[in-house]
Amino acid sequence: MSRVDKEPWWRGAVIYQVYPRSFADANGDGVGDLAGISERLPYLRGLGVDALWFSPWYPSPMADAGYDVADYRDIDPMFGTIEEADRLIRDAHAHEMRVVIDIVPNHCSDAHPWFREALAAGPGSPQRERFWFRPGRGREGELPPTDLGSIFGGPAWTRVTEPDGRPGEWYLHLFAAQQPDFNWNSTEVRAEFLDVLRFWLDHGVDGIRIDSAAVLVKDLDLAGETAYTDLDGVHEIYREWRSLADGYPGDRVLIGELWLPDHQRFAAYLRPDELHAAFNFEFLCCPWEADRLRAAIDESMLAHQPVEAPASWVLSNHDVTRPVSRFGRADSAFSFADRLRRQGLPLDLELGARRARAGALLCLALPGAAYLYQGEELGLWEVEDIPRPLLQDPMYHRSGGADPGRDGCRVPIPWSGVEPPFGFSPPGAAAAPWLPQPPAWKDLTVEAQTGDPHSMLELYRSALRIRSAEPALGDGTLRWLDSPAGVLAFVRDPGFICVVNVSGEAVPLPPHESVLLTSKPLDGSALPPDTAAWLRQ
Ligand code: TEU
Repeated sequence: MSRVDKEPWWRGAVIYQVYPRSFADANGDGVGDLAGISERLPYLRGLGVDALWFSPWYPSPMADAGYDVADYRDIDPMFGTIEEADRLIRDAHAHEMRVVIDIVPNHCSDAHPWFREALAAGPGSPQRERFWFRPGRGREGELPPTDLGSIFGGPAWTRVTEPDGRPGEWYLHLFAAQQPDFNWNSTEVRAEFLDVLRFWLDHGVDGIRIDSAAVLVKDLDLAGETAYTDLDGVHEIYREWRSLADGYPGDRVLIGELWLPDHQRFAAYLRPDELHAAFNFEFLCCPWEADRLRAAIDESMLAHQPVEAPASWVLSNHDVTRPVSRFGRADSAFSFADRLRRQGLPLDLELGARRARAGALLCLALPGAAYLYQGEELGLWEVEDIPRPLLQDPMYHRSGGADPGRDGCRVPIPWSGVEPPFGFSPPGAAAAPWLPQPPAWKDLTVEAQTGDPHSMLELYRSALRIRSAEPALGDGTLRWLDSPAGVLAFVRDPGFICVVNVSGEAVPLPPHESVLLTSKPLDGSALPPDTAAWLRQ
């Protein structure tokens, strides 16, 4: 029995994020699909991850790459069918991997039947109560109801044309205009999502990743982000969800996407009767600096302790700059606001890759669960030169092109061969990949890296193999060791040490019995800069 069989699996799991449109394209239309994922399950199992998290696969007009859901109980034809999803869930289980799906409860698509009905039913109708419709301000209602801005840029309100053809009410959308926000005061909305959860739990999924989990409840009398960020009423929703999940056999997990700087407010979502886990974005945003990393680790551990939830460690996802590029710049923190400013700055990909390798060993040695975004294991970089007409992200479009958007971390995966589509699409595919792949990725394909002991992929394979066999890793606690300035060194009991050299100089290793793995060869007996080592104490 492996370590993860002994505890609720999610407390120490490595969860791999599959972004379906960019993972593998079996039918040759240039967009990834479920059949493509199915074919690659042996790859994922071989990599050594415990679970797969699928970004949204539902029918969607794709105004926000599927985070605009038109039907929560089906699969977009671009990706496949519900039967294929069932088969994929079964096959993943047969390969001993759990399945987590992505639920988007804050908003739907403007193509969702409820929103269509709300438009048709007109002002004052019960159908409009499921959303946030309001009359405009100004003499003719020509001004938005409040000054609230969208997270994607521009106003958070869009005016509709009423059934009589006249300009009418406005509706709220925290994200793109094609993503109307649900009104979570509505009992129908609450009941609907409990039913959607039941639908997928009945289909055998092991967990739910909850999109934008902290913004469901609104108070439109409040100004700016306070109108929707982390309002107390949201906890009641997750208590209901938790009791539903607890009614299912097996360990079903609820994972919140919570971007909240306040540790206590964050941890409140992880109380024993609410969510099981949440992404640690403080760690994800942390620059490559020892003090900052250590503080983020300590604070995170401290925040999780009182609620007895495991911490989770994330280096990247489909919304943020790929670590190889982020760590390759002088200012290596991540923030949405600074992304534009950083994009033009000098970039050292070799340095970035070295740090990303060390960061991977750090991430996988910390107590709790770890998330791995597809392509991270290949050391892919952020593609910053996608021709502008090909960019799809509403963050780019709604900012009038000022924000580069998130397409650069969503470029299809290179699997094999020496030129695009690098095995992403089958030979003779009708269409090119939906975003172009850099020709230089010929050196980063799964095929090119397999068997190369210095490759990122083999580093991940080794690390995951050690992690799953190592009783000290996964859930638990850590103990810091005294270490030179700029060096993180900690013990995971029993008998495991992780050292990360974030300083600019080589440093001696702490006393140890043997070296299990290093992110870069040692310099004699010293640990080079930007290098991590796993040691047997
Ligand atoms: O992201 C949520 C998001 O954009 C956060 O960064 C946001 O700043 C925060 O929730 C505000 O408090 C998720 C998805 O990961 C992303 O891909 C989607 O575009 C977005 O939701 C809308 O569904």
